[in-house]
Amino acid sequence: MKTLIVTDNEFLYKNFLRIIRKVNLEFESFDFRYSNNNSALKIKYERSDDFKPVNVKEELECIINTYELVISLHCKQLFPKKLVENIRCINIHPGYNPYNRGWFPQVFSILNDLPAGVTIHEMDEHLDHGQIIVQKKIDISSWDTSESVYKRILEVELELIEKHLSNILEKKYKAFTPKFEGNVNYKSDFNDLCHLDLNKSTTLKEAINLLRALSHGIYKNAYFIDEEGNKIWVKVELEKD
Ligand code: 0FX
Repeated sequence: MKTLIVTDNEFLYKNFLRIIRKVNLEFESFDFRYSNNNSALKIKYERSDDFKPVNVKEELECIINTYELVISLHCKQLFPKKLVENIRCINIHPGYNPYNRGWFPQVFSILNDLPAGVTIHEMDEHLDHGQIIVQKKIDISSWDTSESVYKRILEVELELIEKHLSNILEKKYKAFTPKFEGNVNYKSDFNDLCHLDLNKSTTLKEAINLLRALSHGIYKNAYFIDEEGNKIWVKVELEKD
């Protein structure tokens, strides 16, 4: 059986390789691809025979004819209906379904207090939607930022992959349907959050939550426009005593 792993996340790609070795699976039964519009990975892996670009939509027929299982490991392409209906497709998702499905789940969990975590699920045509194979919740503390929660999410993703990969490959699991549809956030919702309205009245608690939800290492997310029209980037650092 041949499995296609599509990922746009180099950290997860490298760790997936490590896990394959650790749990004694055959490298030959996996092919690894990244999205063809991922220019950073394209430059880095230009000469690689093991990690190549793919356009899931354009190469649909070939994928359907070659693989028995496709795993999206933070792949930024939407899988077409025909793909998910013809092959078992699994999503390794950095959120606790069905809460805050879609874009950057932990950012929204900091804001709306809905559970954060990791979900591995069978994919259907809807975004981050389908029968859940396994999931694990992550607690968010008052001193967390998007970055600190995301770091824990990655750790839990690797933990669940290592624990469940063999069973997932052999389809030895009982998946379940979530009891409700939950909510979805899009990239545009994140972009809207980033533009801070200086005239908005809010509580300090809400303001701190918004800023820590948008503070993530080197990323320039939150900003305001000052009276001279300058764009000013904002991030916060929190430290527990
Ligand atoms: O790969 P990923 O961790 O996840 C995203 C979606 O959130 C997820 O629902 C989807 N399944 C997956 C395919 O794509 O995203 P990333 O590596 O681009 O970003 C990781 C974190 O970094 C993100 O959760 C928040 C932070 N970040 C990222 C960017 C690009 C920012 O704070 N600002 C940014 O501009």
